[in-house]
Amino acid sequence: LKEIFLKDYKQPDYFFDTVDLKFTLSEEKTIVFSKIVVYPRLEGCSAPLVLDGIDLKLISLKVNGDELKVDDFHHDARHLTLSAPPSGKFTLETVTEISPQTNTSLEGLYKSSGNFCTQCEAQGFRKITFFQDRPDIMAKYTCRIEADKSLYPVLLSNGNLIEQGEIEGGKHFAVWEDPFVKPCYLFALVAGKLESRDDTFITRSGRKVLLRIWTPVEDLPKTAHAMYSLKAAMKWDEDVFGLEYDLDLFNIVAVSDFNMGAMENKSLNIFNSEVVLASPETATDADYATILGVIGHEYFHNWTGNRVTCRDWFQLSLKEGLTVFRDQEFSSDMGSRTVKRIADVTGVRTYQFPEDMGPMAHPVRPHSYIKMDNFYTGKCRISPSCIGHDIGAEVVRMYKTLLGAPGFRKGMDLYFKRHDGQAVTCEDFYSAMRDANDADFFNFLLWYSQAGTPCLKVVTAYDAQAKSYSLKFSQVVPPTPGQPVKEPMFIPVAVGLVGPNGKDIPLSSVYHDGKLETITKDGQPVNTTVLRVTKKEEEFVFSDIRECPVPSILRGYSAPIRLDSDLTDADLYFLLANDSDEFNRWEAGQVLARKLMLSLVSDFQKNEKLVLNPQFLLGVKSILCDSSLDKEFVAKAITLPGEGEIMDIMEIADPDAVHAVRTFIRKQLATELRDEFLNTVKNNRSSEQYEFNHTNMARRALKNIALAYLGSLEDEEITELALHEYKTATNMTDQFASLAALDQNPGKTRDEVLADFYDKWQHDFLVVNKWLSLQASSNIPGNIENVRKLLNHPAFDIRNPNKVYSLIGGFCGSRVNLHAKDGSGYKFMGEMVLQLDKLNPQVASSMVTVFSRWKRYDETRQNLAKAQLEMIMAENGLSENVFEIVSKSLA
Ligand code: HT7
Ligand code: ZN
Repeated sequence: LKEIFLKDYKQPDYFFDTVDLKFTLSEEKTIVFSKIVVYPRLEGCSAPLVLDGIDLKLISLKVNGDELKVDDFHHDARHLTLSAPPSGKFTLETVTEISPQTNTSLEGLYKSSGNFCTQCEAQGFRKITFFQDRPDIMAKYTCRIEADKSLYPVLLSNGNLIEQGEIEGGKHFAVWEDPFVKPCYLFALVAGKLESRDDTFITRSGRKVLLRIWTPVEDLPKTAHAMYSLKAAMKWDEDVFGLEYDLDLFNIVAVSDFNMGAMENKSLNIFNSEVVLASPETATDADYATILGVIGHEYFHNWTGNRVTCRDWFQLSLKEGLTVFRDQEFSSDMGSRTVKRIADVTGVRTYQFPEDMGPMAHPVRPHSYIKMDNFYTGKCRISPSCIGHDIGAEVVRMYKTLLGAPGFRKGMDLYFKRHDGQAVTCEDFYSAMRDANDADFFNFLLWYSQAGTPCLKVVTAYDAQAKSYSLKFSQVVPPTPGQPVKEPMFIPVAVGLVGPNGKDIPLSSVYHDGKLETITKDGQPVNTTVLRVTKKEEEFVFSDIRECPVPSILRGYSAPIRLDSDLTDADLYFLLANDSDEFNRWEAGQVLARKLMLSLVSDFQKNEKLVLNPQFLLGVKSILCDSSLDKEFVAKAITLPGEGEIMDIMEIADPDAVHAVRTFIRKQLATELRDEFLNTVKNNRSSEQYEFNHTNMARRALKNIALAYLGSLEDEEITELALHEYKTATNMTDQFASLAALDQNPGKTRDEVLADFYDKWQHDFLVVNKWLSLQASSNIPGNIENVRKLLNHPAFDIRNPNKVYSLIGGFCGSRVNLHAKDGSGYKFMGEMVLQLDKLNPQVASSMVTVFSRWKRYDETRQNLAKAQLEMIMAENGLSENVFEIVSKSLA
């Protein structure tokens, strides 16, 4: 198995000018005809032409119209090599046979619910035809599709439809032409029985764009929100970045078998139906929000990814980091900025930080890979609802933090001016940002090359006599595989000083590096300033601070780091109550909760009685009862950090202790604040009509978190209440929340309500996936048996990634059952990984990551997990995907 290195990147010897494809689709096999105009990069080039190709049967190979003799080429399992291609421009024609019907990997051309569809990113095009499957080969494509008309009435590819018609034998054809150059990973084809919801969007320059969302006919009513999201995204990109759509047609197709969330193929986005279909009765508020974000994300790729693409896969963050940042901003502008920021930062902490601590730790731009698919990181690896590359997005966000919105926009404009139609690198983006603003970014590029989460320590001091306030920073970047020693990073730290009256102290100068720097804006003092922390140790002193403030550090989470400050609990409670930066208000509560949980974990491990700190209880109560606060913010602020987050900051992760402590705190809060939670439920019930807007969603979020707390009490009155909420719910958000509240306690009611839910929704596979996931993630001891039973339930199908993510991925959500001391959880996951790897290596490798941090646990668990890793490693014919993760985990 070959490891590919960034340092080995070489420009290709040959480029492709045009690519004409013809697909004849049929029930047994598909024939792909390809005609490529090839030209050498340098005149007189005599290098061999190496084409990628996997699982392809070569039928014919012609150069300049002549069939090649066997001696003139070499064909093995991965490549087709022309040893001596003609000099200058030439045509290369291949005919290959492929078998989409038997393709369970869901990359290349495959079938989903009877329809043909493709997934080519990262390296799936080589499963369709012989090609230089790399993103720096950009060409213009045409695509002719021929298929049975009754089975596949709709034939789609990229660009514009230029011809269509009938062919004998009940067949028909369509020819698509894409006027823009693109890399092959953006190629797409769909053929099937689909209907579309149509709408139009008039761009700001007056272009009328036809928008079509394709699904099986019965799902069409569920595409209204996706269409709303698409139009909102198109408008937002024009308003915020001046970016207009560039064709007259934009297609979205929803398929039910898809490894990730969606794919941004030029003008033919293909989506996992989970992130397209929604109705109030079947989708939750979270689903609605995800759809908005993912539709936006894929649409935004049209400029950041498609018009300007990546030179090679190491530059993935160039398009993903930037596009995730853009979709985050879009969602913020459409809803609550603070709540979105909290959700995104929680994502970074839940998915990115753990990865940074494990064997798969890698910089934003990795130095090497075995299988590129493994570098699509973040939540996307276990669920279609997120696109990943969260840290890449944080890096892009830091440019904006440093430059301000107008400076960032100038940088974006220059980036497109310089690179439209090109395949470029992260440095090109960096240079555009720097040059457009004449900015000094010091060693900012380290964010791309150095792995690990920087830890920034802050020591604070107030000098009452000098009326100055000092922040002393020291940073450490922990060692990661292959990078034992690290350089200090350039960390933008947004800081405000909150005075004793709870108001921000206006700041006008800071002493740093022997100089007094002015930090006013348009001549006026500021409430927040961004400090440029660049050294291992460094001090900033604010002058003219007349009263001792409490510092609000890393406002808005201005850099993706771990902050370790010397703030006391009193300081944190003060910030929780007063900080004008809402993100840091939430963060203060989280730091307090983390400290409390860690200290209770230690009590639990010493077998001491657990007692809830009354001040924490009061803090939660005051937030819960503060009617001036945004309700969704309150819901977030009273949510405890996840079990994984606490385990990550322990020397030896102890899932049992963390689970016991989190459960204890939830129950204590529910007991002590029972009346407040009951009132919250009663006062925030939904009106009849479901609306996707912030006010309504916030009300539901608050009501449902209150219900979740109450549900932790094993108590008849609460069970009655939750059952009432379940029965009277008029939308899935409320119905599922009450089901989840009831799911916490084993027994007859739980069993009955779960059965009732399935009965009601068995016809709707997306709702059934929620049902699978809820049960699988249950912390009820020994739940593994139920999960094993569900493997044989008619609702489960191991070939469908969404079902695997729901059931098997869902099981990993229960830390206690996954890490059960008898090894039953690990054994189950080991078996599943091997089964999955034979069918779908991408899905298998996303599941095997549960083992990657096995060294973080106690010895018993280490041995059990290691045994599973070794068992997987010993398997014959392991995929590159799983091999890479398992071998790095065992190293
Ligand atoms: N750019 C898309 C990535 C993607 C993907 C990557 C590897 C294997 C399968 C995949 N499906 C989609 C998704 C995105 O950025 O939204
Ligand atoms: Zn993306």
